[in-house]
Amino acid sequence: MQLYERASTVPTHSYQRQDWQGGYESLKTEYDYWIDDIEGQIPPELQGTLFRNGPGLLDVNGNAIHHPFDGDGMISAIAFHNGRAHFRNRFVRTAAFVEEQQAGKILYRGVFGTQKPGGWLANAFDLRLKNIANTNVVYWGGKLLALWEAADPHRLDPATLETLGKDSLNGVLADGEAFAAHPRIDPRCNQDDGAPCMVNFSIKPGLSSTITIFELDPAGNVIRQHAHNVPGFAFIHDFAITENYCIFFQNPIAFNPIPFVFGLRGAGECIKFQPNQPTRIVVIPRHKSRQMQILETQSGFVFHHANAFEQGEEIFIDSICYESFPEVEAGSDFKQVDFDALQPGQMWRFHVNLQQQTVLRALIEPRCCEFPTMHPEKVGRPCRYLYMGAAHANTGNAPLQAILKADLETGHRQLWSAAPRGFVSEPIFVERPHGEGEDDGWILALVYDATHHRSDVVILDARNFEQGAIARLHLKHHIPYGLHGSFTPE
Ligand code: 3ON
Ligand code: FE
Repeated sequence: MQLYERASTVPTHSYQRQDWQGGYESLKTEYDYWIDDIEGQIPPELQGTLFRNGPGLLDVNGNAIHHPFDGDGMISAIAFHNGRAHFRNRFVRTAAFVEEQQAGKILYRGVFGTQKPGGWLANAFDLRLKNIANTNVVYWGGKLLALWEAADPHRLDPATLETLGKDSLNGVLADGEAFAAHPRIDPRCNQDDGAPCMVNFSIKPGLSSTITIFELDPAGNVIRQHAHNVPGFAFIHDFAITENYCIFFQNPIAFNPIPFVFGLRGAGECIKFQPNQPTRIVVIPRHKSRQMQILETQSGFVFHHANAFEQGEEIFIDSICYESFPEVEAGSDFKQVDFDALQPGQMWRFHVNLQQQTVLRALIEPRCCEFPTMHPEKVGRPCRYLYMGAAHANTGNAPLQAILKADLETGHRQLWSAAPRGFVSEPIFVERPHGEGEDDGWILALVYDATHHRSDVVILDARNFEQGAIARLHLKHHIPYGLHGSFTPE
């Protein structure tokens, strides 16, 4: 009797947690080889390099870190050349990485709860930030930059991935000054006669917080920079741009630094979600002459935005929202997470009217999803197709095992799934040279394959997911689940 009852309430999963956990093992070796184990064919027109960043080490000499966001940044580069592909990975030699590897132990606290050995007494009053350079990697202005939102970028050699040192953006950033990990590239900037420009920001949190906007020309020079104060503490990971605005979601959180100061928790574990407070939408004009506006919408937590665009005095923003901030328990093991106990991230469309000061929102994708992406030419403009990592099942919360293509015009969806033993990372859209249409190109993604404990570089035809992958490039090893990356055509 009891067995029957249990069977009807236990949900069936498209994955096993133990399989998922395998993707959170450290990768300690740095490789350099031509990929020769390939299913299918690499399209010969696909030329350029896919750069990925993410935590490469989940332990320091056997001592586990507390949260993957605390892991040292490791860059992978997959270079496509005449139908062949070359793989290379290198750790970013941040000062703290080099010190800890030499010492063979954890010497710095992490924002997400990693502590030095020795209990709270050994950690109290150590308020230094370890710049781990683990969140994104972009090639802009002739420089390859590894980004981490709470400090300055590290510059790497794009061919060898050797760390060249920290980069001040030609003297603009002071030592240690923040530069976010989510730059957006405006493909045709209306202040620069249609030339592309890279827009990014920094947050200085406090009782009131400062948001600074940076715009860089194609040579890598900061050509516009302006700072704005917003009331309250701000933890803002990503933003969206339109032709004339930068849009930030200030999540409703309270920050109590006492447990951090006394060595009990990481700074990121001192964030408390405020379900009864609204989310604030901060709209900052990219032209200095116009005024910042702050609007309110329902409470929720946003890490990532897909895109935004303007229509007259209205702005539309597509964002992945959580019902609350997934707080990390100080004593818990992230690998033991109960996916079913958490709320999924879902895609919402926000409709902001700047004249009437109103915000409406609508759920546009109920499936659990993260890491939204799109055609680079559509950034800040209306776009028809979004691509994102997604759960295999259409309801509930689960690890990302599939890639979803959403047609926002017709509502049609296509899903490519790596379940039951595959786990996906952020997809990247690469346009086909001289392509026709917004989905004429490829989706590139790293997929962790638990069957072989290795990762594959998967290439999909963005127009047609349902025919299966065009190519699966089997690496000789796994790559720990990463965060963000970019593609640089040759
Ligand atoms: O103390 C303040 C609060 C705070 C949290 C100030 C601060 C600037 C020191 C700070 C630091 C924030 C940092 C360093 C944030 C870093 C975030 C990061 C490395 C990654 C975020 C990833 C987000 C998502 C949604 C990842 C999803 C991953 C999956 C679905 C699984 O693969
Ligand atoms: Fe991110």
